[in-house]
Amino acid sequence: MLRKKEIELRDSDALLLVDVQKDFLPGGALAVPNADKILHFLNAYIKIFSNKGLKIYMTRDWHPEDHCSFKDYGGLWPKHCIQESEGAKFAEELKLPPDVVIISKATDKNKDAYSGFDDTELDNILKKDNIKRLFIGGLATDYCVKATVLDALSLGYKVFLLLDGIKAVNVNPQDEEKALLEMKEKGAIFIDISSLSDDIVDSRGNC
Ligand code: VGL
Ligand code: ZN
Repeated sequence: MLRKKEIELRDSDALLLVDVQKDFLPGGALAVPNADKILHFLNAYIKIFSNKGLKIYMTRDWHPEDHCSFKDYGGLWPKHCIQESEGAKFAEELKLPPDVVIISKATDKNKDAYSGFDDTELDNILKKDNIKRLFIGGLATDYCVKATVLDALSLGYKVFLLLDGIKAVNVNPQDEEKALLEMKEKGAIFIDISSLSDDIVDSRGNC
């Protein structure tokens, strides 16, 4: 774990926030336990990146109403993140600058896609923007964050995982631990807000 502002941000760095959508927050259709606890930290990361003029990308789960990942259609999950629905909106607490780049995924009713790179333009956009290192947080650690991190690593990006900016579903109790181990083994570097900022960021993410 890197601590105490050990990372100097560069122009080729970007923040990538995965699926920070209402349906994955407490009260949502597929609520991730304690997902609300990451929002203040994500705002602290957003502030650091936008103050430096660095790019911010956000993926969103963006399913048609009859998506194959829904239980009614043979999948695992309750209906969630239906295109244009309230639950598919980004968490209201996030303080997003106007120029964030949004990437919609899992839009094909016949195919689920956990990774933000799966059947999207994300890799092309990042290449065009000359991004080399990705700082990745969001929901959920054991599904879309993991899949996105592993794809980013195999595509050759350097990946920093924001440990205070992720939460797991834990369908099985060990899922979070396994996901973290797999991401670490494949080369993800674990950081928290103190790795980027000398300011004390309290448990509410204020700095
Ligand atoms: C996700 C389950 C189903 C995620 C998306 O964003 O991690 N998990 N769809
Ligand atoms: Zn989904």
